[in-house]
Amino acid sequence: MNLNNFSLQGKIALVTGASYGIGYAIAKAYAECGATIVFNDVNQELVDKGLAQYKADGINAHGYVCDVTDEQGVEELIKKIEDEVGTVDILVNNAGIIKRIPMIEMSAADFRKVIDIDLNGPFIMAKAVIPGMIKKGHGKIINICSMMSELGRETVSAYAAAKGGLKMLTKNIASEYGEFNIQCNGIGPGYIATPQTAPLREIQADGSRHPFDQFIIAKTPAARWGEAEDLQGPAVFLASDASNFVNGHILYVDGGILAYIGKQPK
Ligand code: NAP
Ligand code: GCO
Repeated sequence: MNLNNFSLQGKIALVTGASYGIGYAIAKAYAECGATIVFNDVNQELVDKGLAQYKADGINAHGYVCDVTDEQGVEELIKKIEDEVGTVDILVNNAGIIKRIPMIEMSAADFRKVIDIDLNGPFIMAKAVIPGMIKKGHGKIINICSMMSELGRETVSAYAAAKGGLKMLTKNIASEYGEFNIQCNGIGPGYIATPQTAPLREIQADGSRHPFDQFIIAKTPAARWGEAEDLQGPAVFLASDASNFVNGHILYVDGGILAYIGKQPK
C-alpha cells in the first residue's frame, strides 16, 4: 500500500468558515499534509483573526471575506482564488450556524436563515467549484453534516432539516458528478467542543456540569466530548487519493453515539 496516497502535496483546499473551530482544525491538518490553504469567513475581523492563527501555526493561508449564501459573491470568490492561488482541488463545506428555538416558537425567517447557510451555502459553494474540478479531472467535496443528519432533538428543527438535507445533497453530488472523478462525502461529527456548543457545556451557578453536558457524556460510548482534532484524520482521508473509490458516504465521527442505545438505568 502506498502511504503517499494520503498526501495532499500540491493540492489547493478551500475550507469555508475556517477562521476557528472545526474548519480551522481541518485546514491545519490539510496544510500539514502538504495542501495550500484557502478559507473564507463572513467578515474581515474573522478573516484577520484566522490569518493570524494560521501564521502563528506556520501556515501561509489565503483568507477571503465571503458569505456562502451570496451566489454572486461566491462566484467572484472562486474566480479570485483561481487567479491568485489556482483551481480548487478540495472543498470543505464547513461554515454553519445553529439556532436552538422550540419549533412552534421559531419564525419562518429564522428557519430560512439556518437552511440558507447550512444547506443552500454548500449547494452554492459546490456548484461554483465543480466546473473547475471537471476541467482538472478530479475533485473532492466534503460536507460537514451532523448527528442531526440522522437524529432529531428538541429545539433544532431547522438545523436537523438542513443537515439531513446536506446528507442527501452529498449523495446527489456523488451520483451526478462521480463520472468526472469527483468524490463527494460527508463527515458527521458527534458533539464537539467548539464555540458553537459552548452554551451546552457552561458550568452551572452551583459549579456543577450543564445537564446537557452530562447527557452527552452518558450518550457517548467514548464518554467524552469530541475535540476538533478528532476530525482531522477522517477529513484527510476523504480529501486524499486514499478515498478515490469512496463516494456518497457519510463518515460519522461521534465516539459511537449513533451505535448506542444509551446507558441502561441502574
Ligand atoms: P463555529 O465554531 O460556529 O464555526 C463556524 C464558522 O462558520 C464560523 O467561523 C462562522 O462565522 C462561519 N460562518 C457562519 N455563517 C457563515 C456564512 N454565511 N458564510 C461564511 N462563513 C460563515 O462552528 P463549529 O462548531 O466549528 O462547526 C463547524 C461546522 O461543523 C458547522 O457546519 C456545524 O454545524 C458543524 N458541526 C458542529 C458540531 C459541533 O459539535 N461543534 C457537530 C456537528 C457538526 P461566525 O463566527 O460569524 O458565526
Ligand atoms: C445541538 C448541537 C448539535 C451539534 C452537532 C451534533 O444543539 O444539538 O449543537 O446539533 O453541534 O451538530 O452533531
